Amino acid sequence: MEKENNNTTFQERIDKGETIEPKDQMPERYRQQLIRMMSQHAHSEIVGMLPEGNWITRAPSLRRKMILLSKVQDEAGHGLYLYSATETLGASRQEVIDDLLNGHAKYSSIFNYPTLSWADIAVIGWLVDGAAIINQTMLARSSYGPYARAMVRICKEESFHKKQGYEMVATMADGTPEQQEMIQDAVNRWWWPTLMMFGPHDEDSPNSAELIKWGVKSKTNDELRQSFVDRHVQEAHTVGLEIPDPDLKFNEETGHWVFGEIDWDEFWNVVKGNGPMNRQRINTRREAHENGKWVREAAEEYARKQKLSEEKAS
Ligand code: FAQ
Repeated sequence: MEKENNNTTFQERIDKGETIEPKDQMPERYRQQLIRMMSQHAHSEIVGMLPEGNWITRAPSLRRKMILLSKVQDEAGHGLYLYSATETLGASRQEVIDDLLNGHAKYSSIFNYPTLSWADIAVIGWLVDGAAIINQTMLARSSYGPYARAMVRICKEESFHKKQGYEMVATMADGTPEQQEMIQDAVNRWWWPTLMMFGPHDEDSPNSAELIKWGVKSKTNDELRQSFVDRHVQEAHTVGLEIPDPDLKFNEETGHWVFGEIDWDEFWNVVKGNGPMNRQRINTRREAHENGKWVREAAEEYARKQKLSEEKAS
C-alpha cells in the first residue's frame, strides 16, 4: 500500500513536470529503465568514436583533421558524462562497461556499419548526428535531472557536429563528378541505417509507453523518425542529393514526407550482434580497454595517495 502511495506521488510529480533528482524516491522500474537506456546511450557514444576515428589519419586537409579529431573527442566526453549520470542511479561503472565488453549490452545499431570512404565521415556528421540531435533535444526535457542536463550540453556539441557534416556534404555535392558520386554513394549506404537508429515502430516498441508515462521520452520512435525524414529530405534536395527510397513522396495534406518500409530483419540482425562490424567494434573496444589498464591503475593509485595525505593533514 505504501509503495502504491509512493508511486502515485511519483507519478503526480512527473505529471506536474517536476525533475527527478538522484536522491529522490523513484520506482525501482523507473531506475532500471533509466540505467538501461542511459548506459546503452553511453556505450553508443563510445563505440560511435570508432567509425569516424578510422579516418583521422586519412583526413584530406589539416582543417578537416582538426575538426574530426575534436568531434571524436567530443563523443568520448559524451560517453563519460553519460556513464557518470548512470552512476547517479547506483549503477557501477565497471559493471556497465563489463556488460559492453562481454557483448551483453546494446548500443546503437548505426555504429555497426563500416566507413568505406571519406564521404562517409561527411554523411555521419550530417545524418547520424542529425538523428542524434532530434532524439536528444527531446531527451533534454527528460524527467531525470542528470540525464536532461547532460543532454543540453551534448546537443550543443552535436549541433556543431551536424553543421560541419552538412558543410562537407554540400562541398562534395558541389565538387568534381567523382566527389559527387562518392557523396551520393555514402548517402545511399547510410540513409536506411540512420532511419533504424530511432528504434522499432511504435507498436513493436516495448519500452516507449512506460518511458513516455514517466516523462523520460516525450515523443515516440515513429514521431521522431518522421521529424528526421521531413528535415533531412529537404536538406538533401537543397544540395542536389537523392534519397535512396523509390517510395518517398510528399503528402500535401499532412505536410510530411511519406517514406518506404525499413528492412526490420536487417535492423534486428544488427541489434543481435550480426551486423557487418559488430564483432570488430567489440574487439576494438576490448583491446582499447586492456591497453588503458595501466592508466586506470595509475589514476586509482594517485587517488589513494591523495586521500591518505589529506587524512594525514586533517
Ligand atoms: N540500436 O522499446 P524500444 C549518437 C533496442 S548516440 C540498438 O523502442 P527504447 C551520437 C532497445 O534498446 C545514438 N538497439 O526501446 C553520435 C530495446 O532493447 P532492450 C544513441 C536498439 O529504449 C553521433 C529494443 O530495441 N542514442 O548517435 C535500437 O524505448 C555520431 C526495443 O526498442 C541513444 O541511445 C537501435 N537503434 O527506444 C556518436 C539515445 N533501437 O534494451 C558518434 C537514447 C531500439 O529492451 C557519432 N536512447 N533498440 O533490450 C533512446 O532514445 C532509446 O533508447 C531508443 C530506443 C530510441 C534508442
